Amino acid sequence: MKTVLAFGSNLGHRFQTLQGAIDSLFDAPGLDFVTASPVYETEPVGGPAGQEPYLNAIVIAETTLAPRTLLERVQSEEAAFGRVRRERWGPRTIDIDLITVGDVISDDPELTLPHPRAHERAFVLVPWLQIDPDGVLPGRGRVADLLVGVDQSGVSLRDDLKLQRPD
Ligand code: A4P
Ligand code: MG
Repeated sequence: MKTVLAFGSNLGHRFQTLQGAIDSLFDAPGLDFVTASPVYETEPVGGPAGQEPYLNAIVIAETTLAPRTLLERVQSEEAAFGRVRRERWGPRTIDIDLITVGDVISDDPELTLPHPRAHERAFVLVPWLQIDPDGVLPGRGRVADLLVGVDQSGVSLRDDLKLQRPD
C-alpha cells in the first residue's frame, strides 16, 4: 500500500531531527521509502502562543505493514527522538502523523485515517502536492483541489534544506 507520512519539528535542531527520524524509520523491514518533499518553514497552527515555527515535510512510502503496526513504528520513532507529550498541539522535537494508508478510512480515535485535519492544513497539502500532483485524500478529494480553499500564507519553502533518501 502507498502511505503518506507527515513530519514536523519545532524544537531543537529541527532539520537534523527530521532527517534522523526518516533515516531510522526506514531502517527496518515492511516500509520502503519512495520520495520526500521539499522542506517548508511554517507558522504554528493551534497550540500555545509564542511557539517557534515548524519545519514540515511529507514522505511517500510503500508498506506491507498493517496500519496499526505502522502507527506503533512511528510512535516508537517519536519516543526515540525525545518527544515528550505535554500539551496538545504544543511544541515538539518530532511529530510523525499518518496522513493516508492506502485507501483505508477509519474513525478510530487511536488511528483516524485519513488524518482528520490533513484536508485543511497547508503545511501538509503544500509539500504533498509538490511530490504527488495527482495525490488524493481518500474521502476528501484531490490534494490540488483541497488546497484551493486553504490559506497558504504561513508556509514558505526552505530551498536551502534538502532531505536525503535514507540509506
Ligand atoms: N492518532 C489518531 N489518528 C492518527 C494518525 N492518522 N496519525 C492518535 C497519527 N496519530 C494519530 O497524537 C495524539 C494521538 O492521535 C495519538 O496517540 C494517536 O493514537 P500525538 O502525536 O500524541 O499528539 P499531537 O500530535 O499533539 O496531537 P494531534 O491531534 O495529532 O495533533 P495534530 O493535529 O497532528 O497537530 N503547526 C504547524 N505549522 N506544523 C505542524 O506540524 N502540528 C500540529 C499537531 C499542530 N500545529 C502544527 C503542526
Ligand atoms: Mg501527531
